[in-house]
Amino acid sequence: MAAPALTRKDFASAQEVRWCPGCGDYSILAQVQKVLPDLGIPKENIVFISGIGCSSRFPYYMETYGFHSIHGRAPTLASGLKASRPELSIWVITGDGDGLSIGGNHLLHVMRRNIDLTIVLFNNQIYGLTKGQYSPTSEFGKKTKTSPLGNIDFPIRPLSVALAAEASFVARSVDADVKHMQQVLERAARHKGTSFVEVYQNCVIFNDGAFDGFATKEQRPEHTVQLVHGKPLVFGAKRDKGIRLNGFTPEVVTLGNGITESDLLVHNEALHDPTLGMLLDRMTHPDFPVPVGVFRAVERPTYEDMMTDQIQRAVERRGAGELGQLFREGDVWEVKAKDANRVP
Ligand SMILES: Cc1ncc(C[n+]2csc(CCOP(=O)(O)OP(=O)(O)O)c2C)c(N)n1
Ligand code: SF4
Repeated sequence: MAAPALTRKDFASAQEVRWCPGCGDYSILAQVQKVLPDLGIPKENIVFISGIGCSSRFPYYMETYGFHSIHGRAPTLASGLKASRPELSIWVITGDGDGLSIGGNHLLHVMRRNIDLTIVLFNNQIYGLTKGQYSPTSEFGKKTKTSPLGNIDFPIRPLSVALAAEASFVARSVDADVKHMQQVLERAARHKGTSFVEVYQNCVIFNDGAFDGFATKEQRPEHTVQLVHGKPLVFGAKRDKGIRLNGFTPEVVTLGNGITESDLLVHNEALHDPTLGMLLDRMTHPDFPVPVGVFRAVERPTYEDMMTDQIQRAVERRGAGELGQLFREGDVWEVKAKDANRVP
């Protein structure tokens, strides 16, 4: 008998959700819970792994397996788990501080290896859990508890980092646009290889309104541009603006007076060369609309497939091997008690 289809409720745990009322984390949680039933994966094959931060409380709220691990190390645990249990669907939940500060190094290596994980980075441009210190994505000049005279660090662009590390699926969404987030998350989860999704997430307590200039329902049409594979970059409430390339430099143009859609940059998420994605990521609000959607979706061999294949070929050639034997062979010697005390 076929198992009954799962619903969103099946993925909600009995834990009391401990985020501040109005936090953008609720929306991300709800969209993930909504998307999971459509993927048709049994609950016992799904794992959420997080680091430390408000966002990293996520696994408690999912009725799946999960680890709330240590600061910045979710990609590390997830890598090990995926290598040993490739059949699992593994999600990494991280924040801009957790993923890009203490965990930056770990994030880089998981992406370059193309381990089949879905990484969701909640970007609120602040440290929420530790009460409002600036993070690697906080804007230049931002006054926070740890930058009272203004932040003099230049912010990291998370998607450019992901593209440079060759993550095979790279996308962005915003907490307030639930339909868009669902589509992006579903595509990310179905992608084989490392999927990296940045979600702009409002921290109502320590960085409220950070994305209001473009992320609210009212601002979105004029201040975001949806990336659609094969389509020109058109935006605006009247769909009368677009992005044109002037050499390697993008520029905003108004359609009409001789400028048509055929003059605009056409999005191509399937390019292996990450240059176009980076160019899009450099379009910064308010000079440009913020690009949302899938920047890159390409196929690359995954680490776990290559590892399994390599092990299989080695076993075929040399036999299954035995760990005890491995320890005893090669340049080995025995330290005897009397040798250990010997004065040279
Ligand atoms: C080794 C270590 N260093 C520092 C901390 C303190 N710490 C906890 S969460 C955090 C940053 C959280 O920020 P972010 O990842 O942006 O998550 P948010 O709370 O905003 O969701 C820091 C620095 C820690 N828990 N462990
Ligand atoms: S401090 Fe900010 S990020 Fe943390 S739960 Fe509250 S609103 Fe959300």
